[in-house]
Parts: sequence; structure tokens; C-alpha cells
Amino acid sequence: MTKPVIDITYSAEVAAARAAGQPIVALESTIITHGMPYPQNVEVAAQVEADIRAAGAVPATMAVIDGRLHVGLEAETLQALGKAQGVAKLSRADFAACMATGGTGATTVAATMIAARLAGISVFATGGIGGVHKGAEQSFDISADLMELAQTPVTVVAAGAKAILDVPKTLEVLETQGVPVIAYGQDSFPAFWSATSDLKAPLRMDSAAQIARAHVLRGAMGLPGGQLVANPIPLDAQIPAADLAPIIAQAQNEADAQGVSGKGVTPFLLQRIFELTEGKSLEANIALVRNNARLAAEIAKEMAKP
Ligand code: PSU
Ligand code: MN
Repeated sequence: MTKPVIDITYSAEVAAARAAGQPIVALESTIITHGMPYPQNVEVAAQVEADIRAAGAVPATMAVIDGRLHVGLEAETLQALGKAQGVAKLSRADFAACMATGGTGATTVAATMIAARLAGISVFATGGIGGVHKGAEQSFDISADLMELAQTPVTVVAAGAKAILDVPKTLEVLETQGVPVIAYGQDSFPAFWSATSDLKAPLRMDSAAQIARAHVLRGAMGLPGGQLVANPIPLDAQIPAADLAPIIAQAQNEADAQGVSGKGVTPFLLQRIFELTEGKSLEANIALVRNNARLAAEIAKEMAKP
């Protein structure tokens, strides 16, 4: 068999940005299909894209549609994906399989990093990354996102890790894998819905230029992998950790009782937390994703400088 060429479908604006050397920010699509309910998912995705444009960069939302890798989605494609039922959740293990079988799938953090590398994009904004789940000593549930950060050269801007995860163990795995974890503008590792946590972040940077420089230096040193930038949620959008702790515990207990496992765990927990907070978790989620998109655009602009 001859080696296939990966024929990427670029949106019109991403194609133009590539030709002109403009800064581009990658966006994932699992947050749309498995992370938020319709129709807010599509509204948020469009809003985040608009935030990136307003900051002077071009958004590239990733997805596999009928077996083709799309880098940047036209508005109607985004709408259709956000509405569709039964879209696959793609990570490193099933990305190529979905393309080979003509399937449709949304990209997780891991798969979005792979797609970004294929398209020559170095910066990616999302909400939260996958990590080490609570009870991982029994379940062995550790997201492939962590190992992707260790091998694919993309800087990922997230708001830390959700308390659905075992955050100290997540930081330990990132350290073992040699992933720089950089808190933006503070010492504390942000806790997704809360700007700070009891944990100190391994690294701190206070400007997009420093983050861009560190990314480029890692590449120049021949170090594989990317960086995790942990950007705290805006203070006015925070939810106190104490308010969420019992809700997360309930969602986790339900997941355990129902035997939810594998790829189903993260979407199940996110959906139950949305329901149990009567949508409050979603408002905070929207604020932090938009905040991450703006920072990612600044980093992409720094990297695009000659
Ligand atoms: N965490 C969030 N929101 C999300 C996800 C994680 O706060 O939407 C999604 C991301 O796409 C992430 C994926 O890459 O879940 C991780 O899934 P898993 O734990 O199955 O690797
Ligand atoms: Mn998992």
C-alpha cells in the first residue's frame, strides 16, 4: 500500500492565515460534542472563535467529518457537529481509525494536539485537560492527554484541571513525563472553577512572550512535547471549591455505581455537574474558555513574530 497523504480540509480563513503567516489558535471539538449541552455548545464555540479573532489571531477548530480531518470549521459545519448525535470522541488511539473508516469524531485535547501539529499550529486553547482520575490506583484511568503533552509540540492553554480529577496525581504524572506546567501570572496552580488551589504550580510566567519563548527554546533544544499553561479563571466568574466538592462527590459516586468507565467517565461527570449546579458550572466554564482563548491568541501572536 502506498503511504497515504493526509489531505486536510482547511476552513477558508485558516487557509488564508496559513498563506499569510498569521497567528492561528487551535480549538478542540470534544468540548462541543461531549463537554457542553446543545445549543450552548455551538454558541460558546462561535463566541470563543470570535474572541480569538478580536485578539488578532485566527481560530482553527478541529474535527473529523466523514473521514476527513478538518482544521477550522465553517459556521454551518460547526452547527451540524454541535447538534449531531453519536459523534465519536477521538483521542490518540482512535484518530486514524476514524479517518480510515470514514467516521465523524470530535477531537479531545490529545487529538487536537496531533491535528495542530499536522497543520503546523503551535498554540491551542481549551477549558480543562484530561488527567489522572480519582481512584486511578484501582481503575488505572489516566487521560492520554498527559502523554500527548509529553510528545507533541503544542502549547495548551487550560484553566488547570477539574476537581473531578486527582489534581496532585495529575501534576505528578506531568512532572514524570517532563511537561512544563506554567501558571500564568500567579504561583498557585489554578483549579478550573477556582482561580487558585492549595497546590503551587511547578512554574510561573507573567507574559505571553515568555511562554512563546519557552516553547520555541524547547523545540530548539530537541525536546519533544508541548507545554501546559494553567490560566486562572477570571475572579468574577469563580465558583468556590467548597460549593462544588459535594456535587463532584455525588457525580463520582453515581459514575461508580453505574459502572461508567473508559471514555465515558469524563463526559458523564461533566454532564452530571452541569445538571447538579443547574447550569452554574457551565457559566464559569464559558468564562474561563474565553479567557484561555484570549491568552492563547497573545501567545500565537508572539510566536508569529519574525
Ligand atoms: N475536561 C473538561 N472539559 C472537557 C474535557 C475535559 O473540563 O471537555 C474533555 C477534553 O476534550 C479532554 C477530554 O481532552 O475530555 C479528556 O477525556 P478523557 O478523560 O477520557 O481522556
Ligand atoms: Mn480516561
